[in-house]
Amino acid sequence: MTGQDTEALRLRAVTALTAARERTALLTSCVEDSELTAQHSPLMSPLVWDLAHIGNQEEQWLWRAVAGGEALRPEIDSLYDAFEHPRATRPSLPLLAPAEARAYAADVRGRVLDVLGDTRLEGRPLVDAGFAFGMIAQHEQQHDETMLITHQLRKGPAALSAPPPPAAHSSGPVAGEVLVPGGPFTMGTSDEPWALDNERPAHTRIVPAFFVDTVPVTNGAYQAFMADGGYREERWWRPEGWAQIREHAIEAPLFWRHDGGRWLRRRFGVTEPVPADEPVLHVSWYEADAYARWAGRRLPTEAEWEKAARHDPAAGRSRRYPWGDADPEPVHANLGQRHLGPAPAGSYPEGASPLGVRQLIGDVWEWTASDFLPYPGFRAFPYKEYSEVFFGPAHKVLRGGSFAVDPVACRGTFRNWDLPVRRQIFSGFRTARDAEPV
Ligand code: AVJ
Ligand code: FE
Repeated sequence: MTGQDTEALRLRAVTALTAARERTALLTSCVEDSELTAQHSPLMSPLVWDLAHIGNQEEQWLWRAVAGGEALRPEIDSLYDAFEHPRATRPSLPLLAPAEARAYAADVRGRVLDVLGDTRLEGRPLVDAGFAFGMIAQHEQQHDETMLITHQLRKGPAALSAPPPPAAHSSGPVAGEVLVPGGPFTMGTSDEPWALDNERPAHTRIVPAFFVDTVPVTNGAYQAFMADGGYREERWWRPEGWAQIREHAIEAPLFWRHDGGRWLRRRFGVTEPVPADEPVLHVSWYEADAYARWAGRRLPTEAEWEKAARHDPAAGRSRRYPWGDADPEPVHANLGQRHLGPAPAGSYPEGASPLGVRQLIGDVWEWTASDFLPYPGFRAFPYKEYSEVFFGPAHKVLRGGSFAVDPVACRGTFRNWDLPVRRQIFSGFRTARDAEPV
């Protein structure tokens, strides 16, 4: 590696870490300290837990593992171990108070920036191409999305604000679905420097021809399913999904409320009529699956989703993003909490895939039909609690990232997963169908 490459990597790492900390600071300074320690939902940690956990992960990986430093506060490690304490129990732990948590995370960061200046970013697997620094920037941004979910669950007036996404800018009519031709494509990656373990390695998948929705399913389309009695007809539902909607009397996406003949939704403290042209948000995998069945379609598999997003038929290769290999710019996708919701369906024509599929990246996480499983040749790296312990049929894969995801934690190969009952996450979906055999 040349000195210039090293400098570019260092700059990329500092920029990513700094951007994450600015986002964390915003999310934890826009409410009173008493709201940082409060439990806004048993589904979520108190915000002050995320704050110190971010610092603790950074300490463990960058200060201790990369730099060989001594534990700064060994007595707090177990408090911030996500596997030791379920989220619902975290408010009653002897957590660092907000001021202490901020000071701790800032202390770690100061040391880490020194480490970054002194570390050769090559050779050892953990630091090769600055991986550990990229991993920690992604970790903090993932918790920034988690904290935004906590903000959405929080009661009371708005604490956050952002401009609305630009109105869908038309580049002519958009077909309802796109044909993705059958054949092999390259799934996953072996050369994306900051790709996480579950995205690796690159491998060939044969995916038969299929049709996929050009845009995510909208609130308007979803309301047609609701109006047609979708939530009252068992035949559309997987048994576990039917049990969930019966038990909790679910009849609409989370945060929706019926009001004299129309649907309202609450978003970050603001209640307003549900806009028909926005991608539907806050649905479970079961709701997505039931809608697709009602529509005579199905959810795309994870491989279909990635082929739609990355396969370039003309070049016969997989791209980093639908629009090409360039990092995301605002013109490509709704990412990074620039806006506090998805943009209307059909937005971001410049972010379309070679075949014309839109909004694959950003706006809403898209449920896929697939269980979260390792790729052939998977190796846990650097720790098996990131991905490996979650592999199996309990978790479904989500792809593409939401408006709440930072570009550093989003790419055509990025894999997210969650339980199929989850609804508080920024989840939506698109549908697919088999192509008729020719
Ligand atoms: C990849 C979003 C499922 O939040 O549980 C954060 C990311 N892993 N800290 C999660 C993560 C460890 C993870 N998800
Ligand atoms: Fe974490």
